[in-house]
Order: sequence, then C-alpha cells, then structure tokens
Amino acid sequence: MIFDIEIIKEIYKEFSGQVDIAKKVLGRPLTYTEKILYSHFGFPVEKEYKRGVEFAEFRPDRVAMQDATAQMALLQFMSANIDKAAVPSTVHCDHLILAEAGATSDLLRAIDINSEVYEFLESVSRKYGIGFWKPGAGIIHQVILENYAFPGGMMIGTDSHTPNAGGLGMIAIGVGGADAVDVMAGMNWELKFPKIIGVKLSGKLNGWTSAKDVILKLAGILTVNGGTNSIIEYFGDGAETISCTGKGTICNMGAEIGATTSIFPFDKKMYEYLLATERKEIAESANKLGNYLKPDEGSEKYYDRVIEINLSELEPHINGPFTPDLAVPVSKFKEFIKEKKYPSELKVALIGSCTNSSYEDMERSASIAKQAKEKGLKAKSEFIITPGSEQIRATIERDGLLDIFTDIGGLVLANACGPCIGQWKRHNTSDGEKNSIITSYNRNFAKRNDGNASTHSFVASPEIVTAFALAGTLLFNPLTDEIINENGRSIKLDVPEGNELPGKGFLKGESGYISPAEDGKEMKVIIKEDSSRLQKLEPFAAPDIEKDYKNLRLLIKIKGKCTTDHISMAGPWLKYRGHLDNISNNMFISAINYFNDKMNTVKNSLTGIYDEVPKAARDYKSNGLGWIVVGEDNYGEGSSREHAAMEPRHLGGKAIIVKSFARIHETNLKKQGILPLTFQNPEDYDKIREDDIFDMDLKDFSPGSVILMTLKHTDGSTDKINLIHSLNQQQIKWFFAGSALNLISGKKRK
Ligand code: MIC
Ligand code: SF4
Repeated sequence: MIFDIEIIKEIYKEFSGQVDIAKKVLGRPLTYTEKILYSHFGFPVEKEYKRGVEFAEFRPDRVAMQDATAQMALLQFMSANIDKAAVPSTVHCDHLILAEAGATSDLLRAIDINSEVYEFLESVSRKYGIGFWKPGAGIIHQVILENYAFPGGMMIGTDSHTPNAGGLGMIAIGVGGADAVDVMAGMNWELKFPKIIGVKLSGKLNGWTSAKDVILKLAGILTVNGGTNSIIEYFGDGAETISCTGKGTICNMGAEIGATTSIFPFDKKMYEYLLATERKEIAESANKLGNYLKPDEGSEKYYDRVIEINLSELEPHINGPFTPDLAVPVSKFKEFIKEKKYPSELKVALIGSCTNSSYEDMERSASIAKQAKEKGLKAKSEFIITPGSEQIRATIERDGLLDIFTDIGGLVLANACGPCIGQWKRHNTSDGEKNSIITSYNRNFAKRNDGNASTHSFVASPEIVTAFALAGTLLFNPLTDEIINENGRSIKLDVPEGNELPGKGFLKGESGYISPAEDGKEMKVIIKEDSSRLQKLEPFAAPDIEKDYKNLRLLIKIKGKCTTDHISMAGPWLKYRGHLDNISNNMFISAINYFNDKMNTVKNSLTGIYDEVPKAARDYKSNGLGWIVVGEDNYGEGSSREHAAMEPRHLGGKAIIVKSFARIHETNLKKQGILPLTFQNPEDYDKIREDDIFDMDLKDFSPGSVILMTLKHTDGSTDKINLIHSLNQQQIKWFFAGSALNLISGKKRK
C-alpha cells in the first residue's frame, strides 16, 4: 500500500503547471528549492519574494509529529475546535523509550510506563484522522523516509530533524506544535522566504568517507548558525553518486547548522529507493516530471552563496565535543584530543538513530565488525546499536548483520531515539565523571545523551564509530593505525563496504501502524484523570501592555550557549511533555547564570536569596511580576520543542532578549505570546545587571518598530537601550490575542 497515493497524484498533476507559472512570474531559471516553494504557495504567485526578508504563506502537503512534541501539538489542536486534520498527518512513538537492557525488555517497560501517553496519542490520532505509529515501529524520520516522503512535496514536522526527507527530494521543515496546528486546521503556514545556499558536490565518496562526512565538514564551514533562514540545496555531479539514505543523513543534520531545511534534486538514487520501498507509482510519476524536479540550467547564479565540496578528496571527520560544528578531520583527531586534554579512553560507541541507520550504514558498519570477529577482536568500548525503524531492524536481522554486531559485544536497542535524547540508563560512569563517548547521531550538546555535563560526546559516521568501538580509545586513526587483538596480534582494518539497498529487498517486520477512524466525531480522547503527565491547556491571557511590561525582573542572564536543551531539558523530563505545569519545573535548569557561572542558581530579587530558576519564576508570578530572560547568540538552537517557549510563558515571562535567535524557537516564542527581542547593539548585553528592574515601551509596537527598554539600576542610575523585533502584522495579532492559538480558537481572553 502506498499511503495517500491519490493526494500525491493530484499534487503531481498540478506540479508542472505551478512551476511554469512561477518561472514566468520570476522570469528566470529556478532553483529546485524555488520550484517546490512557489508551487506550494497559499495564494497565486504574483511576484518574486525577497529572500530572508519577506514572509510568505505556504500550503504544506503533510504533517509529521513525534510523541514528545505531538502531545502538546495535539492538546493545542483539541482547543482549536476542528473536526479533522485537513492534511495527511502522522504521529510516531519514538522518543519515550528508555534504553537500558536491550530492545525487547526496554520496549515492554516503555509501553507500561508510558501507557497513558500512548493511549492519549492513539485516541486523539484516531479521532482526528491522524495515522498512528506505535512504539517500536521506528524513529519518525526513518518511517517518513520509508513511507511518506516524495520528491517535489512539502511537509512540516514537529521535530527539528524533519529535513531528513530532503534526501528524497522533499522540502521538509521542522516547526513547533502550534505551526502544525495551523496546517492541520487547513490554514496557510507562514515562513520567512528563505535564502538558498547552494552546495556543489563533485567527485565520489570513497574508502572510509561517507555521506555523514559531507555534513560534518559543512558544519565546520557554516557553524551552528550559518544556515539560519536558509535552505541548503545540494547540486552537481557528486550529488548523484550519493545514496538516497545518505542524502537523508546529510539533510537530517542540516538542522545542526540552523538551516530551515536541506534538499537534493530528484535523481536515479531516489528512484531506486522508491522502488525498494514499494512505491513504484511515485517513482514513475516523479520520473515523468523530469527536469521539474531538478534545478533549471543556469539557476546556479541565483543561489545566495555557493560552497564547493569535492567528495573524492573529503576526509572522514569527527565533530565535537559539546557542539556539532567543531569539525576535526580524522588525521588530526589524535593531536586534537591530546592538545585539549580530553579524556582519551572511549567509554561507549553508539551507532544508528534517525540520522544514520540506513541499510547502507548498517552494512558498512557490520563489515568492520565482521573483520573484527574474523581477526579475534571484540569491542573494547561498550557498543550500542539503534536501528531507525522496524523495517531496518527486521532486514538487518534477516541478513545476519545484527548477529555480527552482537558477536563483537554489541547491544541492540529498540527502534527509537534512546540515548540520542537522554533516554539512556548508563551503567559505566557516575554523574560528574569526565568521560568520552562517540555516536553516529547528530547532536552532542552537554548533558544531552546521559545527563552528565562532563560527558564529552563526539559525532562521526557509523563506520568510524564502529572502528573506534574496537580501538577503545580516541587516540586512534582507523585509516592508518592498528589495534591489538585478543592474542596480542596487531590488526589493521580494511575499508568498510556495503550495499545501498538490501539485495533481498526490505523486510517489513512487525507492522506498527494504526489507521485513523473513518469518522472520529463521536470518538473520545482518553486523558487519565489527575494525570501528572497530561494536562488540558488553558488559553494564555491577552497582554495588558500598559501594566504587564513595567517593573519587570531579570530571571536569568544566560552566559554562552543556550540551546533548547538548556531551556527545557529532555531525558528524564520527557515524561512531562504533555503537562505544562509539571514540565515547567525544568525551565532553564541547565543554563549558566552569567553572574555566578552556576546552573539553576539565580538571585530572587524579591528575597535577595539565590534560588532555583523555576522557583524564582513562580515566586515573581505569584507576586504579579513579569520577568525577562537575557541571552547571547543563536539562542534556542536545537530542538523544535515548543515547551521551551510555553514554559516561560506559563511562568510569567514577558520577553526573551538576546543577541540572536535560532529560527524555530523564535517562531515558537511568537506563537505562544512571548516577545522575542534582539539587542540593536549587541554590547548592551553587558549593561544588564543582576538586580535591574525593566520598563518596556510597547505603545508604538508595529512591524519594524524599535522598542525602548529602560534599565533601572539599584544605585538609582538608569540606562536606555533599543530592542528590535521581527514580528509582522499577523504575528503582532498573535501577541495581542495572547497566543496564535487564541486567534484560531476565538477564545480571546482579557
Ligand atoms: C531532538 O533531537 O532534539 C529532538 C528530541 O528530536 C527534538 C524534539 C523534541 O525535543 O521533542 C527536535 O529535534 O526537535
Ligand atoms: Fe530522535 Fe535523536 Fe533523531 Fe531527535 S535526533 S528524532 S532524538 S533520534
């Protein structure tokens, strides 16, 4: 069965006509990105949009949600009073499974512990016409690539790695739940028309180098915010040599450079992948569209910037620790570790996840593991494997790859996020202990994998990670160095090998899909009474700009990196993702206070006593005082979780003032009715003192207006600083309504 094939046929029928219109209006060759964006406009295309400046409205073809973000998205959808999702949508249960002892027992425990959340998600999905993928079925992005993504399509997903579907030629963008609600409610979806960065690939990957190294290298070039408000479009002869799933890996990790999404044009590799995943009809229709699913000749000069990467010369890279853009070529890695005095013993090596668990990844990694087995070597580090989907797991089990991994000491986890998102009960370190791990995942922020801020997490391709597992040390270069085996002999590993697709085809494995009810009107959504995990949402109150923005307190001035993991930690807190009040107790607990360099220790300006951040916020709120947060660059980098915006809103936050924002988080703040503001002069960050009280002047709040903020210092002096915002007319309406959702549901409260 091909999901939603009738809808896809309709989209393809219209596609060429839409592209022709856009081409005529723009009067020039189009990049592939432009073809998809303009053909998904929410209204007729009448002009060329100014990239990075003007907002445009789109009509995405579908919505994807994962369990940790779907809870809040669907609680909001329920308050929007709509009968049924307007576009095909799915929910995937992948984030809530704790990794401890291995796939079977971990999954059973998760189903037990999370039963009320799964019941809620299943019932709400059935009622509103949403497809539901059970726990164990796989990680959202793999399941989407295997079943739903199609060339030329556009989707949004409540997860920042939604761009994974760019590997199959789709514009797929990560968003907060409130955006998903817009699209499921049948409304147009708004996005600042992105810039387009072209990445020209030439040559061919060889030896130890894999698709992952393209994005590891690019992360080093562009850094964590170099892709902000941009779509990265890959092109050139080299692009056609990379497997479809390899392209998925590259697009997936584009999230780590802040890109709105990443995309490859349709080619033979995608065609083959569609065939292998039993979607011949889509493959043939896409083929017929030919050049419509590629950039036009001569469009190269319309990229805002072009970066060239020669795949033939590309070295494997290892990125980290603590940030995904610290890229080190494997030949320099040993020196890097020594120089920085990072812990060289490798405690754990982990492969798989939504980023890197294709058949090709698994076969190439298994080819290394197989050599080890044959040459009397076992993994010296703990070695953990996470298949991305049930289809991959069943296929690699049939083909003997899982056995090879377990033979060298590997532990196979459930088809879920697990250690990638801190759902990991680690046994071989204690909290605070300095140690190193390496993964084939995408993110490596402090505390992310195991909650320990002293864990140094590095990111590399699965084949490189597997080789390191055998070496047990980071002072190793798999391309040149030897490892001593159990009999004291020196072993040199041969280069990894693997097929892109399974020779015997994919095995589906256990079906994890539940289709929605034909007519869900009478169906009930199950929310357990007195639940500590699910809480119906109360609409946020509309602001009173005369009162609410005076006498504001400083909750925290954050020093350095502040990702969404710092604002609303995952791991143990994932269990409260459907309960706004309970999850708010994790607000900013990992962010560093500028004034004392400590986590979760801020001065409560009412008592003068240092307190935990959420407690101080609750104290201000109960005293009727609003507060602000101050931060630095790329604030809110990382996840799409809107909890990072809803928690401050819930606990009385009025504005977040920083040097710059990451895209998804800035939109989430706007949607939830909190002002995302930037310093007109970034040095004004230094003027903010711990005991300051702030007044904000919002009288003339309008698109492009500058907001004046007065800083009243305790010595009686004042400073006045200018703040900038990027809200357009519509977004200002959200603000005055209390939230975007209040506008949709008409529940405007005073
Ligand atoms: C992540 O990789 O950080 C997550 C967990 O998948 C998040 C979503 C979430 O926080 O639930 C993301 O990438 O958006
Ligand atoms: Fe899950 Fe990790 Fe992928 Fe996020 S990046 S969807 S946590 S596997």
